[in-house]
Amino acid sequence: MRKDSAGKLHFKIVFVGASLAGKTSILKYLHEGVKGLLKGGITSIADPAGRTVYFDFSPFSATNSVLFDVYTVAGQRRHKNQRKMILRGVDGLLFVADSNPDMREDNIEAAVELREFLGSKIDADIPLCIVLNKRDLPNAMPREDMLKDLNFPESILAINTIAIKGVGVKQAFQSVSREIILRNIYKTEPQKA
Ligand SMILES: Nc1nc2c(ncn2[C@@H]2O[C@H](COP(=O)(O)OP(=O)(O)OP(=O)(O)O)[C@@H](O)[C@H]2O)c(=O)[nH]1
Ligand SMILES: [Mg+2]
Repeated sequence: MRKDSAGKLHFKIVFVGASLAGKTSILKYLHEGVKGLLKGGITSIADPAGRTVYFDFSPFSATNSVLFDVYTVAGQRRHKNQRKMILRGVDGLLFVADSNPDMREDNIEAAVELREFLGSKIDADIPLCIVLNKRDLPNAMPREDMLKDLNFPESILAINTIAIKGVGVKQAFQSVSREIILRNIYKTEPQKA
């Protein structure tokens, strides 16, 4: 959380998860497809194939005095240092997992890395929503198997999404933004799913 020169509060929300899981697609849908979130532009630093090389960024307004600075990390293995940097000062996380069974190891690796970076702060200090994306795939992995693989605390909310159609996207974002406001502005205890 930071306060800008105009006195507005900024909370940092970061989408994490393996490369190709759908982080940028979700942010783009939120930016273009969701009404009622006042916002600025979207900044994407991507390679010609559309894979994020540093981050995406887009500001969203909650109220006149509260903003969410929303980032996606670059999921490819070689961008680990960038991910670590983007996660500095994070106030809320959305972990995007790919329902494609071929991506199973990548999902697990991304979850292990997140624990390496943030450890016990996950959920306790930094609210997390698990986003099970690409639920439209005919061979999508069972939800329970994915949650077992990711190995986050059982109490954490997990939402099914189809980023390319916007299904579940607003709900996932709102669960984290609401939790950030409750914890930081109203000072309530973490909510359990
Ligand atoms: N079928 C299907 N495809 C999806 C869905 N969400 C994203 N995709 C596709 O998955 C590919 C990767 O999506 P991105 O949003 O670029 O993935 P990313 O997580 O930002 O990847 P990095 O930037 O490399 O970390 C794109 O071709 C998307 O169109 C979904 O819900 N269903
Ligand atoms: Mg991306």
